This record gives sequence, C-alpha cells and structure tokens, in this order.
Amino acid sequence: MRTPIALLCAAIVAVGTAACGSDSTPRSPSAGPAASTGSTDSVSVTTLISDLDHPWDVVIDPAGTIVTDERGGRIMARFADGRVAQVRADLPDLQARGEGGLMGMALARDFATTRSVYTCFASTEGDVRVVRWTAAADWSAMTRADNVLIGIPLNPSGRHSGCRILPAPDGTLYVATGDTADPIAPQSLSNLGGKILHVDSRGAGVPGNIGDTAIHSLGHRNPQGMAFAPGTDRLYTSEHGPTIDDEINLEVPQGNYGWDPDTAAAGYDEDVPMTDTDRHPGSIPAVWSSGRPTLAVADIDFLGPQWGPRAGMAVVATLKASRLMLLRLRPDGRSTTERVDLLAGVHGRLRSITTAPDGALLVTTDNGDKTDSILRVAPRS
Ligand SMILES: [Ca+2]
Repeated sequence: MRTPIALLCAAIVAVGTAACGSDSTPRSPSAGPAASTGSTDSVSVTTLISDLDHPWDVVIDPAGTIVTDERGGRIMARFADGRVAQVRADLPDLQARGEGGLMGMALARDFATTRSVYTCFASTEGDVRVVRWTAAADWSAMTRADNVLIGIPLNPSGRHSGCRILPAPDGTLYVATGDTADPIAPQSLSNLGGKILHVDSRGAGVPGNIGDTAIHSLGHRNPQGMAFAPGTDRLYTSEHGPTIDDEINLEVPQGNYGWDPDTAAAGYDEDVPMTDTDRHPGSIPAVWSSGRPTLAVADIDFLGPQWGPRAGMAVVATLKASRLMLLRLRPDGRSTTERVDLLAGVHGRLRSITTAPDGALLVTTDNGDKTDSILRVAPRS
C-alpha cells in the first residue's frame, strides 16, 4: 500500500549556501500527510518498503520489481502488486562493520536475458569485492555466480569502503571505491582504493584506463555516487569530503581528482584540500563543492523529463544534511548555476537514489534501528 506522507518544502538558494530552513523538524513516516509549503515546489512522497535497516542501494527490474540490499546483508523485494518478500542470498563471507557491508547493487545491462545482478560488499577475506549473482525468475533467491573483481582494499573498521557500481551502456562496469583511510591509497596505481574503476564484465581493466590497470581515475576520498547525465556520456560522481568540500565531479579518463592525504604531518592527513592543485598540478577541479560544512553526499542521479522545469538537474542524496539537493549544470557540465533543496530534515539521512522508468526517484533512508524506508519521490502534478 502506498501512503502519502509528506509534501515538502523547497527553496531556491545560492549555490553553496544553506537551504530550505522552513521545514526542518524531523517527522516520522507514520505521521500522516503534511502541509504543502507551495505547490510549485512540492513533491509527493510515498513509502514503498518500510522497517528496513540501512538499505544501501535499490534496483528496479523490467517487471517493476524493486529490490534493495541492506548493509547487514538482507535483500528485500517489492513486487508490482505491492507484496514485499525477502530474497534469499548466500553471503557467509559478508563483513558488516561500520560503514562497510553489503553496499552497491546494480542490474546488468542484459538483465532481461541473463538475470545477472552485481553487488559490492566488504568480505571476511579482507577486501571489498564485486560479485555477480543470478536472480531467480520470481526473485525468491539470488544465486552466486562468480567474483567479478576482488582485492579492493578494506579497512577492518569499515571506514571509507565506497562502494557503488554503475553499469555502462556497453556492459562494462564503473566501480567507485573508498580510500580506506589509507594515506597511500588515493594516489597509488597499485591500490584500488580511492578510485573510480572501469572494468569489463570479467573484471579486467578496459582500454582508456591508466596503463593496464582497472583504474579509470584516481585521487578520490570516498566516492559513493555515480550517474550518467541523460543523453550524454558524461559520468558524474559524488564523494564525501572530510569536514569541508564534498564534491561533485565530472569524470575524465586517467584524471587525478587531487585527494592526497599522504603528508609528513600525519598518517592520514585530512587537513589537505579535497583537490590539491599545489601538490598535484593538473588535478581536476570539482563541478560543485560544498564548502563548509559538508552535507555527506552519498549518491547522485538526474531528473527525467517528468520533472518539468527541473528536468536534467542533478539530484544528490545527502546523509548528514538529510535532504535531496538539486543542482542545475551549465551546458558544458563543468559547473552549476542553481541549487534547490527538497525534503530537508523530514526523513533523516538519505543514502541512495534510483530513477524509476516513470521518472520517480526511489530514495533510501539511512537512520538504522529498522526504521528505514524506500521512498518514492515524484513531482507533484
Ligand atoms: Ca577532488
């Protein structure tokens, strides 16, 4: 059953400043309909799955089945008729600790014929790995097929584990990896942490990467969001800054995005700039940067044509700032002109965004204690 729960504020604000202060009181998803603060800026929100615990990612299959994976390893499906059921999946080697656990999930581009699903998870083998599964026709289970990519580093605490998977139209995979709070990782070409990886369906690096590696770009801190801008081949990523400068970046093959916490000052020096153009001349500036404070930008996607005047804007899920942030990009895609915030403070921390075929955003909350939900956020007609 879909229950309307909120119509929420939005405010157009200058880029880089705080936003949407008119509706900052947290509200339980069970609190019932809320007043609209302006129909032109409202969205409608319904809850699709509730009683979840840290759902990390969401996929939607051609039949309209919505599947989400919790960081602790449980996988849940919601069918087109509204029924919700657990998907059995064999994960004895999952290491769910801190920020690490079961994370990114994606359907293969050829899912309709192969039923292949990718997940990224922290493993008791001591790494983060991308594994391919085969989903049963009725989503009763996912059967493990093979390891696509192993050896992505893992901090035993789970800190800065990444990990998002984005299949490209040609079937190759982009994988966003965290730097594991390792000072060496982001700038090392022999370490898969702090990178955007680009591999084929067998896990081998693709042409255009750095040398013979799986590395598409380096110098990242903890990227957790990736999306292609619609109608283009522009790949955008979102990554968490330390106490300043979350970034939205436009990916360039072999690019260095300038995070280098390896200094003489400390083991893992988080006082360095997110894009250190002094120590790494030529590092690529961010398309958008939060300044101070950070919002904790956990995922990014783009609004479809159903969103009217906002179509084409990037939409970013934020954990700490507990809102969706919309950014309008300039035609060259390298900077932004406008920011609009939605749902500020209403559903708590927001983790991931998946766009459904009807243009609605499937958004996961990240508040824990089995209070989390998959929200359907749609433009209010
Ligand atoms: Ca950077």
